[in-house]
Amino acid sequence: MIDYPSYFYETAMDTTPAGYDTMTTREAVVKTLIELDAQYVFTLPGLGVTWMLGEFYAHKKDLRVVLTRSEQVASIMAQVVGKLTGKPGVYMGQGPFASTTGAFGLLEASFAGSPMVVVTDTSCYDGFGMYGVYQTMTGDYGAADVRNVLKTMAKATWYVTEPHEAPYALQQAWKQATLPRQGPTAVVLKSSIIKRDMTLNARTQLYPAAGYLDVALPRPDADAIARLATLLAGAQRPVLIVGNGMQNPRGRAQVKAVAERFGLAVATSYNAKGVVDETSAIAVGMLGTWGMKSANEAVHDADVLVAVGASLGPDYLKFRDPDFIRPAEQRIAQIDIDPRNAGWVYPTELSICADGADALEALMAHDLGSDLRQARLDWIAGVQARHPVLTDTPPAAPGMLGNGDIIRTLDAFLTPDDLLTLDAGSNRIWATTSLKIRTPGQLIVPGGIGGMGWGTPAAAAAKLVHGEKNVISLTGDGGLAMTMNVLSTCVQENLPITVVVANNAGLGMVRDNLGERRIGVDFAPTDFARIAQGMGCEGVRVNTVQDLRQALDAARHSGRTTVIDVAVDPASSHVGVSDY
Ligand SMILES: Cc1ncc(C[n+]2csc(CCOP(=O)(O)OP(=O)(O)O)c2C)c(N)n1
Ligand SMILES: [Mg+2]
Repeated sequence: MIDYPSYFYETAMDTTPAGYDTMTTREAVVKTLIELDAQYVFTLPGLGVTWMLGEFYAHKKDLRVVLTRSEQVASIMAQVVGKLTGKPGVYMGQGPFASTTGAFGLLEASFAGSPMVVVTDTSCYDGFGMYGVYQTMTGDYGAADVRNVLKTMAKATWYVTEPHEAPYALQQAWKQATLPRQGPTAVVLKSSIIKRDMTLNARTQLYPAAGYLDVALPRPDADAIARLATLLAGAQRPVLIVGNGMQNPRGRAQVKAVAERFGLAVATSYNAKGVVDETSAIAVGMLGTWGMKSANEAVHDADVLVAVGASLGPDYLKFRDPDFIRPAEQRIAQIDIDPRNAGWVYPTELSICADGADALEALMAHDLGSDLRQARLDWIAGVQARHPVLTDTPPAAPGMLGNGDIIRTLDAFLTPDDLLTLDAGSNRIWATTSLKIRTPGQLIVPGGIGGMGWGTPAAAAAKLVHGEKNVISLTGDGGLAMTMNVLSTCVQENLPITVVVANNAGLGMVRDNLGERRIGVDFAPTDFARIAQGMGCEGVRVNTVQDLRQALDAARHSGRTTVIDVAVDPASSHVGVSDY
């Protein structure tokens, strides 16, 4: 028996069916979101969404509507709320824009597996849905098709053409966004029903969300865990390849516990960078071309590789370079909640379908080679010692900093009270290759599409979720220009963050790869400090490492959104720092 305190139950079970015609679609949408315990709705409204706003007003104590300046920023913020909390972030926008401008956050959520629910409409005008009136997204002749656009990115979509379908669609969308592998789902409301009342129909009774959401996931198979334990117990140089599935509090704790107890090396994917303290005795860092040489060496030299919550995707495993991971010589096992990921890219001798944290907890009941622990730790220490980071970063031109200077300054500045988001470009490659994260969970990255402009809205969302933290966005000038309107949202919503913009007046990463044939990569100079001031933020331009450090300190204590515009030498390249 479920405790049914819901308004739906009362409505559905009422002997007098009067309740049915007193609830409109928009009321049901808002009440269902509250029932689902959605805390924020990120939006830039239009048409059908505008018709729902009054209802959100009536419930503004229970559900915070965050107005952004673009659908792109709204969708990124919803995705990051999902990523950080494990519960769907809600993104609401008008059909044609929700599915285009706002596709950015949806795609990121899809590739990075972040739970997110999109609420949108067909943007059709009463009775004219089939005539392709401008903005219309019904999919009828002459119109575009919002549902089909969303289907290319969302795990599942629902098309709501009757009022009572709205709450059920939302409940299902919420559930499917949350089930592994998590991702975005979408509810498309036919605009014309948004203001309409529910009608009584005995076959469409409404039940509360609780009855749909409580799903027990499969536990790890005990025999398979025992086999994995045997495999690990005999390993001289075992490496855990840890992925996105472990980038949550319980996952991080389990990885640390098992690796420390048995001396297992922890190498991570990009999404899992910083899942354990990267300076600790078990950590070899992030894998791949844009990762750390120590991680790549450890995986190369390992005799046993166990992927945990990691797809073993080519992007962080050197695109299946035959001299890197060698299935004929190394023993490979994989644990993934999604059976489709097991043995996807690399063949494995053992694949376990389970949540990684559950599997590691079960493994802890076995002896994974205690007698070999010290020898394993000595091997890891040797790997670490061979690959120090931030040792000889190239000097920058006078009055400017190199990307390495920014990373060194952040390395000295970051404390457990800070969160750091990354964006795209050469500034990011410097961070992933050279910044060792000491506080697990501190680093928040765009691990899906890795699009420019993600990092600063991500920082704003991180501040919303973790108001107690000092949140820093490290971004390029190209990236910041794409979504800097979020600075205004930070002021409006009281989300003070620090933005460090590595301003090298161009698309550094692309420019670095062009050499002499330089075209399409240089921007006119932009003063982000003054732009920030114009949006009601603090803005400061820095030309030295000392000034950067000072500005970071000042921002931490100012309680205001601060943009630190760092003059970066355009010659400061990522080439050479990554592990090509
Ligand atoms: C939205 C988007 N468009 C294009 C790209 C391809 N891309 C990756 S990095 C990069 C350059 C980024 O420039 P900037 O943000 O200034 O960072 P920098 O490399 O200069 O540090 C480009 C164009 C991308 N990742 N995202
Ligand atoms: Mg740049």
